[in-house]
Formats: sequence, structure tokens, C-alpha cells
Amino acid sequence: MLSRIDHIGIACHDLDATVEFYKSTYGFTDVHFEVNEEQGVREAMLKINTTGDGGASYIQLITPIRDDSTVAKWLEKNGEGVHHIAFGTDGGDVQQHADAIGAKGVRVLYPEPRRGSMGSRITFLHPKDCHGVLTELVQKAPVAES
Ligand code: CMX
Ligand code: CO
Repeated sequence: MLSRIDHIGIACHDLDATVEFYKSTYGFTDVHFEVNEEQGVREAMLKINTTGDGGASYIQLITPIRDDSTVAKWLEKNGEGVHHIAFGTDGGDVQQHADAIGAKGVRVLYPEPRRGSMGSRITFLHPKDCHGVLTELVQKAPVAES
């Protein structure tokens, strides 16, 4: 089942400055940085809390690494802010969730899960089918990196 808020994705212009804001303002800890070439972003994960399903909830800060990345287009149009939310599976297969949700008439953006943060498998649901919210589904790596 979908059992946690895995992360909230926030698009920003200056990743390091935004990480610093979250650390110094709230006392959160940055646990992971990576570049996801396929998604066209550099990202930082700040861990907020662990969850009862053995996972955790994060703030995911993302900034585009290419002008043609989907996040660059979004930032241009909207400015900085909340870009997507992500629900995590309790270990269950993300594609099974995507198939079940797709069968309800929600457009799933990828035919197969792609690589997400920290070795996770991810897919996305179209925001126009989710009341305006770009929604990500996450199956974390079997052994989480943090
Ligand atoms: N939240 C809510 N609505 C959004 C949105 C978002 N993040 N992004 C786009 N939309 C809306 C737009 O406002 C637009 O609505 P209107 O037609 O009413 O103006 C509509 O969706 C189409 O938007 P667009 O600007 O033309 O963008 P595209 O259709 O080219 O792309 C989407 C939209 C969702 C298909 C694309 O952003 C996508 O494939 N997203 C999934 C991948 C992703 O976001 N990766 C970055 C994060 C990586 C990670 O989390 O690890
Ligand atoms: Co995300």
C-alpha cells in the first residue's frame, strides 16, 4: 500500500542557498545530494522524520541542470515553490500501484518506473488527473542509503 508521504518536491533556483535556508531556519539535516541526469535536476534530500513503515519523509529540493528540463520550464512559468508530492510504498512494487491507479483513469506518465533519489524506483501521475497536483510514487531502495 501507499503508506507515507515520501517527500515534497520543491523547485528552487539556487540549490545550495535553499538547502542552507532549510537547515538554518528549521534545523533540518541534509542527508543526500545527487544529480539525476534523466530527470534533468540536481537535488538535495532533507530528512524530516522516519515513518512507521520503515521509511522516512523528506523535503526534496530540486534545481534544473538543463534549460530544457521539465523543472526549468516549470520554474520559468511559476517561480520557486512546491512542484510535486510523493507517496511511498511500504515495500510493495511501484508499478503495481501505478497499474492500479492507472486503471482508475489517472494518467501514469511512465510506462516503466525510472530511477529516483537514493536508488528508488519512481513514476509520476499527471497533475491534471490529480486535482492540480503532480504526484510521484516511490518505492525506496531495499537498503536505503539514509
Ligand atoms: N504541478 C501542477 N501542475 C503542473 C505541473 C506541476 N508540477 N507541471 C505542469 N503542470 C500543469 C501546467 O500548469 C499546465 O496546465 P495548464 O494547461 O492549465 O496551463 C499543464 O500541467 C501542462 O503543463 P506544461 O507546462 O505544458 O508541462 P508539460 O505538459 O510539458 O509537463 C508534466 C508536465 C507533468 C508532464 C512534466 O512536468 C513531467 O513529466 N513531470 C514528471 C517528471 C518530473 O517532474 N521530474 C522532476 C522531479 C524529479 C524527482 O522528483 O525526482
Ligand atoms: Co520527487
